[in-house]
Amino acid sequence: MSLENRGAFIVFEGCDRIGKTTQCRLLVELLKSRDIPVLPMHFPERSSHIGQVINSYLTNSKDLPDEVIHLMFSANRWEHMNQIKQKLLEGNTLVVDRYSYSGVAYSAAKGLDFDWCYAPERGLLKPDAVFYLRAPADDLTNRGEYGKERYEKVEFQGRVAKVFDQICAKEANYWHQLDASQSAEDLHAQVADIAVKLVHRVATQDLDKLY
Ligand code: Z5A
Repeated sequence: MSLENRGAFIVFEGCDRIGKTTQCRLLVELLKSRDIPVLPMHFPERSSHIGQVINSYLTNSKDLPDEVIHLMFSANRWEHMNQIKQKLLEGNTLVVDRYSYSGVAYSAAKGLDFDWCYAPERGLLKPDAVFYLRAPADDLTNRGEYGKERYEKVEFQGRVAKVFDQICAKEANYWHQLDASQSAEDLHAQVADIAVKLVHRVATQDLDKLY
């Protein structure tokens, strides 16, 4: 790949414990093994000041109004946007565990207006591809450490999944819905096939924004 080529912006989305972190790790390992420059990222990015407030909220040590925590999640993405753009333009593919769509899905599932939730995301970089991992919420409760954080309740996750489904239908041209109840290895094979082609396809394309 030439020096002017940019990296691909790849996002994994889905409900809690669906296997996003596992798939991000497997994809990063695969791209590295093919000598494709790649960096992992995860939202919320908990190390910044804003990220620490979000962490206190998620671990139930701090309460905040729904609107306030929603805007903090969005601010957490904005505070990393220049860094994301720079890394992509330097040729690094980014594999990102959750992004704006989680922001909208979790807040809309609490009852906040969908358009209000989406508004602060406008202008952020748009992913080249979103892998949306989907499985019945009941299938996830026996996965490791389910139930530790604030939102890990079956009924709430069902509402989150409905909002993700709605977004997936709207954004079908760059979303890939995949069955997360299959083995991690089978799922990875599907992801890998799409992702490797994508890295080459978008290398000379301009970055786009969410609108
Ligand atoms: N949130 C929000 O409200 N607004 C926002 O803007 C953003 C997030 C960005 C923290 O997210 C919370 O923040 C989240 C949404 C909200 N809700 N909660 N709680 P997070 O990403 O930090 O944490 P999480 O989603 O709860 O968990 P996770 O660690 O990201 O889960 P995961 O990555 O989807 O799953 P995993 O760690 O890869 O796998 C979970 C377990 O299942 C583990 O034991 C694996 O070994 C196992 N596993 C993985 N794949 C499989 C398959 N295929 N079969 C069987 N078992 C598997």
